[in-house]
Amino acid sequence: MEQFLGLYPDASAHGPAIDHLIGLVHWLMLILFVGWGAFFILTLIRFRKSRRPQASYTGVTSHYSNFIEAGVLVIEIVLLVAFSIPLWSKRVDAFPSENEAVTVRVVAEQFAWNVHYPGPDGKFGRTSIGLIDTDNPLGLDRSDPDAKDDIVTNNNLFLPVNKPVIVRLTTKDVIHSFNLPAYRVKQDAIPGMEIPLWFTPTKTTAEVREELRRPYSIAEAMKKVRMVKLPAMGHSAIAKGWHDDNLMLMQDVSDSTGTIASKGDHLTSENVGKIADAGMTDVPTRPVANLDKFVSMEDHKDTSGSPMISKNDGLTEDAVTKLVEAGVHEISARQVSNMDGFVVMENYTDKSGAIVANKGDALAEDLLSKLADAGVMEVVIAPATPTEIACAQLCGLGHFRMRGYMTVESSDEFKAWYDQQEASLTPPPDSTQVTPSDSTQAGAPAPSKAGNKAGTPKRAPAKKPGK
Ligand SMILES: [Cu+2]
Repeated sequence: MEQFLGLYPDASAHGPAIDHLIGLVHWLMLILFVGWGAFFILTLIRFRKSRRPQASYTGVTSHYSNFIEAGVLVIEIVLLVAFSIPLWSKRVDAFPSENEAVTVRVVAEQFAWNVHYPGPDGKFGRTSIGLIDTDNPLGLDRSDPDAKDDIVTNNNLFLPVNKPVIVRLTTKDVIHSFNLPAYRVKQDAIPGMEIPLWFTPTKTTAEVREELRRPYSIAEAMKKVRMVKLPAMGHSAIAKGWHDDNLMLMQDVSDSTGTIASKGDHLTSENVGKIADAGMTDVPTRPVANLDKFVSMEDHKDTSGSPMISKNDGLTEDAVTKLVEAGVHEISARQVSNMDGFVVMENYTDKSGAIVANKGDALAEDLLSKLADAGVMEVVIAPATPTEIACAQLCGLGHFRMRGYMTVESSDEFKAWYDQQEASLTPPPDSTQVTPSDSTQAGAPAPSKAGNKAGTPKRAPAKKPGK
């Protein structure tokens, strides 16, 4: 049943138990669906109008339906008592000890995940609402001794494999939901509450990616190549009150005060009004192309030899304007593949043996064309970020931007990452001598640059003091 449901690869220790329960619930639902459906059709046939025009006022007298309903109830109780509750109690009660686990704080906000590691001392530093700013999204008080070695990352949760993880989850603003699909974790984040959860990753991100390998047909993508008609240059008579938002100005318009409308501006009623006020009655225009779903399959150079559009460039309005002005009427283009969230999973060479793509390369539009040119017609691909942090709560208009990345690595890789983050925090050894620039170090203002966006240290690693 689990295979049939097409569940996402499972990469945590408790995942199989959850998948098993999902499978059982689906079996029960399948049986109920078939049972109720059959009963419904049976009643339609048996009590059809032509067979029994008179309504029965006694109804059913046998107790079969009672037995069936009791049976369903018993199955549901078994599912709850024998499977769900034990599983749930293990998730919320049987926490590993902090010594054997990696503990992180995750603080959600609109629209990001902030991750807080305690550093080698194992203690989370003090945080304060008053210290929150763009460089310090957690409001971490670096003057607190416990906070000095704390690591903060944005939208990046790094974890070692095969070690229990305790996440202390909270949120700064609205309710979010911390969801790790590959690790079968989902927990609401509630403002004002710190909710702990735990799980043990049993597969690294790279291993999950390997499981998601699938073929992708370059030939199929290249079939979408076709000649695309470009809009034609024209003229529009300007009259107040008239407008056409689908037309685009093809030259700058200025009056004595300067430019009032620029090339590329649409002929909105506001712009038309301004142009009319400037005394213009006729302007060169073209229809808006709306070709941003296409990439060019050919190079075009202007008369001076500089490129107007190159192969694999998008057909932006700017590029279209240049082509239209140069008198190009149509161009060979293909629809964008939207495959840049995927990476190739093998090395690919052309016929001469030269490497076209390396394992791990993003399947961007230009790589797609390069592979096609090299005669590679099918590639093995996988998602670039198979272990994401999703927000399973519609938490605002920017909800779709709330994408975090989880990277599960071997314990050596994780330790190397942790040490590197730590090194970027520690001031150079000699800097403990009091120099003017260090005098603030023990004082109140926290070094605001300590927050690491996207897991990369903002501050350069400790340098030896030169002069
Ligand atoms: Cu959210």
